[in-house]
Amino acid sequence: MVRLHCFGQSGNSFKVAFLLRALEAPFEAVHVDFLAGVTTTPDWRDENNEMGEAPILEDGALRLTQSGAILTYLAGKHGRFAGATDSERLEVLRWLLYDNHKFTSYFATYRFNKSWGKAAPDPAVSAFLLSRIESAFTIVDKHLATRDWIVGDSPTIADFSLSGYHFYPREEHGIDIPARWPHLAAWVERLKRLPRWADPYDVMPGTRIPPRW
Ligand SMILES: N[C@@H](CCC(=O)N[C@@H](CS)C(=O)NCC(=O)O)C(=O)O
Repeated sequence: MVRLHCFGQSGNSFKVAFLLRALEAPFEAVHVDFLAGVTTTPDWRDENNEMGEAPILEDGALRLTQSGAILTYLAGKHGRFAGATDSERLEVLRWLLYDNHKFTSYFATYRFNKSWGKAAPDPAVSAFLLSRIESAFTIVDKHLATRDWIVGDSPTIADFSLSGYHFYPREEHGIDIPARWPHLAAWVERLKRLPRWADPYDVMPGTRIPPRW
């Protein structure tokens, strides 16, 4: 059975957990005590991931990090959700890169600062992150105005990747996404109807902590 190093608050980890569940591939969840700071320690980095990040996938001798690489590996291994043609697979890669650079990154940082930052978020930092979220969400919302899925006619790992942070409670980020980006919100609801979708806090370990700020 594969092992997924993850924690409840981690949307990057949920991208992988969500895919594994859709693939009906059982996995053992290994808790990463991120909020206690374990990923910042040299020992953890030496033993687990030099990049200091979750998720990590273990599959036999293979140890893989970066959700985009893990999703690509699992889609290839199981022959599902990779994209139907070479051209679709290239599109999937485009969206994985966009997600990691622009769509997930600013939103995840904004949510983390708001919910679990050690100090109240700096208003200037929050304003900057919100402007980047606004830009990325508007691009994806427009893309989804005329299609059900990010690439092609059925879900791919691009959908699993981009949606990873969109299944958490609104109170953790405080943004009214359905009001501002209705196509994005409708796509999230479509994804929740995929077989074996489950709430991130029900499938990944760790203590649920109410938003701090
Ligand atoms: N691009 C990476 C991002 C992973 C990431 O940022 N994970 C967070 C937890 S959700 C983390 O470990 N952050 C530590 C840090 O930024 O130093 C991926 O998709 O796997």
